[in-house]
Amino acid sequence: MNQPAIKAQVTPAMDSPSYVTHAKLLAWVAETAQLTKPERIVWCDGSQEEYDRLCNEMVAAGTLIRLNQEKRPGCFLARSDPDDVARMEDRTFVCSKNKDDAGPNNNWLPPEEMKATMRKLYDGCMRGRTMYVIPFSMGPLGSHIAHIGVELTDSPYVVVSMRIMTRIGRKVLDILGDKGEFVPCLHSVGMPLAAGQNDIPWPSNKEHKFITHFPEEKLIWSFGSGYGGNALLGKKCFALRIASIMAKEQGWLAEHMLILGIEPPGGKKHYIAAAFPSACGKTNLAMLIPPKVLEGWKVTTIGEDIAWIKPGPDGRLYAINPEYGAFGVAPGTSEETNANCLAALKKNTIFTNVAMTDDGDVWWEGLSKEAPKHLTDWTGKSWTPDSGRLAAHPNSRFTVLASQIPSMDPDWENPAGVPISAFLFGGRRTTIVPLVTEAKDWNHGVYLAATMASETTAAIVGKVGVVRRDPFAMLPFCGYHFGDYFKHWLSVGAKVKVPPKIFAVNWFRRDAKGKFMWPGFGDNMRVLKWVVERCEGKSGATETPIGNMPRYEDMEWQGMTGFNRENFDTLTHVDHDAWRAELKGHDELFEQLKSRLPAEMTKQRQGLEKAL
Ligand code: SAT
Ligand code: MN
Repeated sequence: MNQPAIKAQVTPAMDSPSYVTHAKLLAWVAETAQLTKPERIVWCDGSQEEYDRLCNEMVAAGTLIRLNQEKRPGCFLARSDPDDVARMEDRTFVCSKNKDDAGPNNNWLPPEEMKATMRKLYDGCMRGRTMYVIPFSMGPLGSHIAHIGVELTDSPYVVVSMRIMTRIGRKVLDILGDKGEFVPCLHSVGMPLAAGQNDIPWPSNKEHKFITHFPEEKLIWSFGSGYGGNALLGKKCFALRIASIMAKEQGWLAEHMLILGIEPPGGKKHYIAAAFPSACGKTNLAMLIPPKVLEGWKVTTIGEDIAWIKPGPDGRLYAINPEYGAFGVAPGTSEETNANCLAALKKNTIFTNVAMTDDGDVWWEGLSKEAPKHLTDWTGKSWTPDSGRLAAHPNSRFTVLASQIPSMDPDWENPAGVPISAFLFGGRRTTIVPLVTEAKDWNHGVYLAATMASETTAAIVGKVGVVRRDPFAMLPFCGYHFGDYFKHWLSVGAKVKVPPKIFAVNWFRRDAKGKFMWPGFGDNMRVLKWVVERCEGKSGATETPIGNMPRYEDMEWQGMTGFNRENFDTLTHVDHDAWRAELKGHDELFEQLKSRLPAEMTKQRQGLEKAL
């Protein structure tokens, strides 16, 4: 068989630009190239020229479609392989030396076994392709809360996406110097090209997919998928799984949380961090536009998916958004649900798996009440409203620079972070869990967050709508044993002088007819207002067995039509029998985590049972 010409057989280190002086980085790149055998190596400088060149190349290759440049200047559409559309939790592994350290919340294999398997897959996997070296910073360049990673990938789609989602290029290497620490992230789509073999628009590996983390080495290896969190390794792999381990070791928090700012009329600004599982509206909440009656309240965005939080010198917790852009769910995003986001998507956006209109614009379910008469669906097929199938994939996404979002807070790139007044934890629960509950204290809040559950969404491959425990919305993202994670949260609360207040929320409760009982979106501002007022000691509440709740008169109801005191009572009702049954779910979780569950969790659970 004809071997392709492998130019990179020359020592890759020789090909590296002269400004790269980091010996460990050079050695790792050389070693990886020897294994994966790319045709060439490109060190990404992060420039606009580089971005434009890669986009042009991908348009020529059919990976990107240039959208109507009058309607969507600088925008592209990518259609993934129909089998490569979301994170795959069953292919995600945390390979700590000791199985117990990964916990029952992670898939595990011995690191050497996993490495042997993956080394075989990586051997020659970049033949015929370019290996890109992407130095990236999670967090503002040089912030003491930020950390650096380097991703090696054979996907130009990953390069351009990483340039939107993180700060990449030469400026990162300048900070890294010749000895700085970085997290090595290796990614391949897993489809080498033989000599003369034509590429396809969305290469991936149909047979083998692995998203793997090696905690002791702080190392990430991903193979076989080009989609989202499987491939943009700065996001879930680094900023959550590996960072959660670093955070435990170093005394900080890496969380699946949006961060927003709220400024009451004439009052002091507060920052709130809120955890929700994937595709439960974090992006919408982070960019919330208050209803008319609360127009005086200003809401600003720091981040919409991930928060890195460190104790500050004044005894408060300070948070940064480690990302530089948003990789958000498109369906459901509209002028009504998130006008800030729609404004951001007008230019320079990469859409993936949305539908395309006949004039080269984008569309997805929920963008307009009525669907266009004709579309090209996410798989490239002709579509009409009576096709009986979705036009956009339910996990279709937009990738957009945060700086394009009109609601970004002036301090969103402040290297010192912003002080957090409150944490919110919310799942997607059809029943039982009330609109909002305030924890009695930090440890009670940790219990509320630890026992939260949620229905699964299209963000993960598998069954949608299954209720599962998703502690802290971190089930797919905590890089170590949940028992140790709860212990870490308890210890952070004990250490900081001014711990934020903790609240549990549920926007998704439905009535007997299956209708949502709470309008959500802008009206969530009514809950946030109560939260802020509680932080300031200004608003009242009533004690219930599960925590403190607002009374009807504690919240602002003006301008809310079709919602009365009776609706409020149903929405905040604590059904003792249902809660006792819910406790069984808590027990099941704790049983799994038993070997490392802090005694405080069992104590909280007994307290709750007694109160019920
Ligand atoms: O695909 S991602 O993991 O980046 C998105 C998500 O699940 O929240
Ligand atoms: Mn997420």
